[in-house]
Amino acid sequence: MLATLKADFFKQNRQKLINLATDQTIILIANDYIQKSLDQNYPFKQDNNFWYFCGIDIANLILVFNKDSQFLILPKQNKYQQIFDGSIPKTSISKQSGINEILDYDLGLEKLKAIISKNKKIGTIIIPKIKHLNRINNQNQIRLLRLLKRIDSKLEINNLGKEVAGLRMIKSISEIELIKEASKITINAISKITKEILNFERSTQIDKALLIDFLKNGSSGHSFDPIIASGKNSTIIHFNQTNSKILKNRLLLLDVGCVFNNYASDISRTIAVGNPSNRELNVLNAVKRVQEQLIKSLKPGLSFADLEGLTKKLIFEELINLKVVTKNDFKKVRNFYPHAVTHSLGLDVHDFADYSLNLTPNMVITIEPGIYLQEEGIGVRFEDDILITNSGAKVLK
Ligand SMILES: [Mn+2]
Repeated sequence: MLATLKADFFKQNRQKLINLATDQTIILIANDYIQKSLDQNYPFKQDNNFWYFCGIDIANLILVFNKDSQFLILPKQNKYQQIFDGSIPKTSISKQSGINEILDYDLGLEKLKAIISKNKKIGTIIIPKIKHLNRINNQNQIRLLRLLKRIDSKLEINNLGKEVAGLRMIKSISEIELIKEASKITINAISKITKEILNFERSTQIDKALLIDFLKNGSSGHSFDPIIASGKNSTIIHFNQTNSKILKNRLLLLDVGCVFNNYASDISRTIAVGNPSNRELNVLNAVKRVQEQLIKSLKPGLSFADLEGLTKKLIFEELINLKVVTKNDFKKVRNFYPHAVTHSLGLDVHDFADYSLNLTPNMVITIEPGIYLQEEGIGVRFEDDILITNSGAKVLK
């Protein structure tokens, strides 16, 4: 029987954060609904930082905890919302989160105001906007900061983002089991597809076949829009055009993952569809060798920067062998390998992380080297989900 995360896990997480911010009252806010059209919302997805500290999948809750008290504030619900959406089940929230006090909005806000009037030190999570990517600001922190400002404009607001990232990077035994199951389901689904790869004509067919297999095995679905890139499409790192053609006698790059009990996997395989050229197979084997060597090099204490440095060195050597670059061309590596070799993995596919920390036992990361030869239309990536252990690393599968 696989572990599901129970109240103890969330209690421990809250206690760990309290220990890192003993003088503060920590306030976190749940995600809101996002409108899809008129009276339709997108399926609700909880904010993972919020979930990590209480395990509740309900919109618009506010979680408050410090060394003296812990409570959840429910959103305001009018009588129509109660009739159409059902009233919010306090007992099950209490049982799942391990928090005894579940307060209606007005009462909860009174309690929060009373705490704030005695101690103006607040801890929350503020995530900076990623400037170079087309991502929006975190709406939750905007809502929370507005609410706090209305209560008291002179609060001392501390960003506990670094502390929370550090906690989330180190996985509990149960979390590791869940990620391992997600990885196993994904790897098995990909191998089934691989065996009958010549039957697929369009990427959508592969997407759906993977999804069906994920659901059959207890997953709730894809952990991100899968990348299914045939031939030259594989040189586009985040290729996401749906229903593209699967070419025969070329390589096919699959970068997919599933969600199992809220935890994500992220696996990449590059597979031969029929008989690709020797050149394509040489690039494929080069990346495989790099991935094997990288996994062997993993051990506690290694920095993420050194891991990236080693990746560039290994890829450079393979690029020389492939006659893509010459010995004096080291700075050209980024032209053929433009992404990062790793990221933390957990509730988020690219998990909330602090990459200034060194590798530590019970971190779960990906190792995903790639080589992309745009002019030749060849792109190869291999990716596995890896547990850092006391002595080295273990591939989760
Ligand atoms: Mn990845």
